[in-house]
Amino acid sequence: MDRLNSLLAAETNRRRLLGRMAIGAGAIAAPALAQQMADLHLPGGNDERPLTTAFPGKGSMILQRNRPPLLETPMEVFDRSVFTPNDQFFVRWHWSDIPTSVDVETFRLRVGGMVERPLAISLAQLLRLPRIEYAAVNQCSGNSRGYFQPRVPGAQWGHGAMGNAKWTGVRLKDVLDLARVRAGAVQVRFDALDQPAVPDGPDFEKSLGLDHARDGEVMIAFAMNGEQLPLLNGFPLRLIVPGWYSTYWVKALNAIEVLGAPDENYWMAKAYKIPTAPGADVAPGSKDFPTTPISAMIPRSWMTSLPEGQVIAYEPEIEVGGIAMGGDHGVARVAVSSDGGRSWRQATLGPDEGRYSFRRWDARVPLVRGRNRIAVRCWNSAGVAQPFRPIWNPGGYMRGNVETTTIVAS
Ligand SMILES: Nc1nc2c(c(=O)[nH]1)N[C@H]1C(S)=C(S)[C@@H](COP(=O)(O)O)O[C@H]1N2
Ligand SMILES: [Mo]
Repeated sequence: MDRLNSLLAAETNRRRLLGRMAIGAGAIAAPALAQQMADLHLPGGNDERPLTTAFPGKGSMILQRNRPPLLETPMEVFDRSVFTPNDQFFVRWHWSDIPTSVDVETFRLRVGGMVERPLAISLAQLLRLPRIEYAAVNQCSGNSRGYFQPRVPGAQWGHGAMGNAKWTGVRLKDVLDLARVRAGAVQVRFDALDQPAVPDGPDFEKSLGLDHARDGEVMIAFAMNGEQLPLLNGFPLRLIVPGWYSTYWVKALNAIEVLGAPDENYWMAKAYKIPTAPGADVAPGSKDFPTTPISAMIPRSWMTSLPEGQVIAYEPEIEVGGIAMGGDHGVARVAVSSDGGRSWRQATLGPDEGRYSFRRWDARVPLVRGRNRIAVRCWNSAGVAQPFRPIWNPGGYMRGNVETTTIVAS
C-alpha cells in the first residue's frame, strides 16, 4: 500500500507538537539597547560587542548584526553543558528577509526534480515517519574568523558561532525514497523560506551529493534538545548534515530538488569555497588559487572554565575544563598545556554523546605566578590532531589550530 497515503489517512495528534509560531518583524528590526558588552579579544581591536536579549526565543546573546540577525553564543554558555540551550544557540542568516511566522497547517515540504513522484509533505505527515535522534555540532564555516591575521572581511565572529544540540527528525533518505529518485540523479538541492532582500540577489540554496544525501544520517530535523526549533534556528524544519559545516544545514527547509547535474548556484559555485591546499591554508593575501567547496569539519577544542585575561589567586595547580569536538569523527584525546605548549597533560574526557557531539574535558595544570598560557589540543578518532599554526584564507573559513587562553595568577 502507498505509504504516504496511509500516513495521511491516519490522523495524528502529534501535530500539536508544533504550534503556530510567530515573531514580529518589529522585534527583529528593533536595535538592542547596548548595555552590557562582550569582549571577543579579537586581534587588532574593535572587539567589543553588545549583549542583547531583544530577539524572540533568545536569551543573552552577543550581537554581531541586527539585520539579518547574527547572534553569537557567549563562551561561558559552553562551560555549563556540552548541549547548547536553544535560547542561547547562535543565529546566522544571509538575507534579512527571513520567516517571521510559519503556519504549521498549510506548511508543505516539497520534493521534486528528478523523482518519480513529486511530493508536498505536511508537518503532520512528516511527524509520522520513523524518527532518528543524535547529537551534532552546528558550526559556521567562519566561526572564529575574527582571529584571522591578517584580518579578512565577513562577520568578525569569536568562537561562539557554533553550538551542539540533540536533533530529532526523519532521515532525508526516507523522504527521498518516498519520492523515488530517478536514475541519473547526482545531487540534491535544499531551498528554504528565506528570500533574497534585493531583486537580483541569489536565493540561499545548498546541495549535497546524492550518496551523501542518502547516507541515512543526514536528517530533516523538527526538534532540537527536545523542543521545536526556535524560529531563528529554522522552525519548523532544518537539514542536519552531521560532521559538515553549517552552511549545508539549511534552515526553514521547504523544498528539496533532486538534480541531474551539479548545482552551479552562487552558494555552491562561488560562496563557501576554500583553498584546495592542505588545511585550507594559503599565504596571506593570496587570491588566485584552486578552490573547492567547504565540507567536513576538523577537530577543535577550547578552554571554557576561565575567560581570556582572567586574574586568579595563585595556586600551584588548578582545575581547568572545556569542550572538544572531533569534526567528522569522535573525540579520541585531549591534552592541555599551561606553559604555552612546552609540556602537556592528558585531560579526562566526559561522557561520549556520539561522534558528532561536543565532549567535555577536564584537567589539572600547574601554574606559575604571573601570566600562564593555557593551550588545549584535540585528536579525533581518525588520528587527526589540531595543528599549532593558524591557517589563513580570504574567506576566514575552517580555523582549527590549537587555541590558547592567557590567565594571570597573582
Ligand atoms: N535558510 C537558510 N539556512 C541557513 C542559512 C541561511 O542563510 N538561510 N545560513 C547557513 C549558515 S552559513 C549557518 S552558519 C547556519 C546557522 O545556523 P543557526 O542560525 O541555526 O545557528 O545556518 C545555515 N542555514
Ligand atoms: Mo555560516
